[in-house]
Amino acid sequence: MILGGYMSEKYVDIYKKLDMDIEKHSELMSALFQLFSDVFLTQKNRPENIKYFDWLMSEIHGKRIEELMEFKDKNKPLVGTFCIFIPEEIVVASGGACYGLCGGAQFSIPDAERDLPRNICPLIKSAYGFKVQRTCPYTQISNFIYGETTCEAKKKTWEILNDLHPTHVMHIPHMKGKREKDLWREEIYEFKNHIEEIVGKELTFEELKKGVEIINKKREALQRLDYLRSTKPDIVPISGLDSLLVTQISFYDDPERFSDKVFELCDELEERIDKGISVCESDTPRIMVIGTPMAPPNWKLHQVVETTGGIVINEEACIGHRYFKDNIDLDGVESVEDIIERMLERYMKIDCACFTPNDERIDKIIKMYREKKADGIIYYTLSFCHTYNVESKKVIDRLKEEKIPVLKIESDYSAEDVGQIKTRVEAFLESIRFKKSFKAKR
Ligand code: BJ8
Repeated sequence: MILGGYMSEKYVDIYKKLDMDIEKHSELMSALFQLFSDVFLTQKNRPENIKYFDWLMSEIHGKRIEELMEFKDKNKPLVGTFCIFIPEEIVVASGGACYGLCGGAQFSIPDAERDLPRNICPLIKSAYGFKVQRTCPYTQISNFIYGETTCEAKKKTWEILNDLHPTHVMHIPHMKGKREKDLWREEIYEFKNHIEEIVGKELTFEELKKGVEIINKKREALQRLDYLRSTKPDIVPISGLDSLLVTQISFYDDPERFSDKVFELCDELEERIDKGISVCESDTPRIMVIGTPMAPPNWKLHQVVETTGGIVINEEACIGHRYFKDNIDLDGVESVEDIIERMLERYMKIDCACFTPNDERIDKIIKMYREKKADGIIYYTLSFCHTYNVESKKVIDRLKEEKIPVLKIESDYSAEDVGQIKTRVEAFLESIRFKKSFKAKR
């Protein structure tokens, strides 16, 4: 069991400087490490290079926070976000760090529910609860939090959160026409201005280009991992849980170090494929998970699927393919304005359910399903996420038309529904297995 050194003196000193509730934080971390150990370290036949990501997870509130303190001491921007619409390239260009604050834990929700309604999405309540509890060093260390207007619950929460921590809001339009594009461009410039205020200077063309190159490389690394885990119909060289872990860590780690480590992992996965090393039997049902993001430590669905005889080969989610699918094209850029325009084009390709219409998402899901030779899809939505929940009707109707097996799961962060989800997933995998064996006999 890896425990990390989160209670070592030097880290406790940092937590004190960040005005954290040390006792409560320690309670959170022991629960987190126990869960991590139960879910991840019990898996068999893991790639050797996954150890770096285990280590990073063990140091998520240790070494990584120590590194961010060094940024803080040098007056580099530290920005916490809740959405992949916030252009991290600009923060990286300024020499700062950008990381995700979405909450994936039940631990902080009761504290959040003192201020927020119970019937809103757990991702928001969990993150807000961490601020109330003062148990998340990433929140505490941020110069500011950057929220957005993607859903009703989020945009109203930012008003309340702003009373506890400086919070800006990026206006993300919900359609993709010319008017919306103009507004979105202004929002990106405003974000750049906020970052420049911290560093006290305008970002140069070279700095911005470098920031984009660093994040492009991170996305390329994740694209390669996504390809390798699903390219062979009979060999899966890494579990869905471990792939999810890598993607989750991409929201916290130093982006350059992270990319190098993912490339090393991918080299090993290529070797495993060549040698025929798979984490599951060749006839294991291959499942694509689509829908709302899974912030750590939300590993519930993957764990259920992979301990019930299936394997997750892809996540069509913001902690997954939607995050890394598109790079910023730097070809021929000559000015800061050119880079911002390309950035805008790239960010406008994100097919979040907050857009209407959003048919491109459905076409993409079907294309991915065929390319990855998946056997079925689980449409995963967090409870009370209206956008993904309502959009599931159109998506599932199309999947049925295409004769693609699909199961919808709506869940929160509590452990109460695990048994029920397991029963439904078991039945789903069984029906896939039956169809597969029937096809094989024909
Ligand atoms: S681009 S999916 S990260 S908004 S918070 S919408 S789950 S009710 S997270 Fe998201 Fe950006 Fe879209 Fe991706 Fe629903 Fe919860 Fe709202 Fe959520």
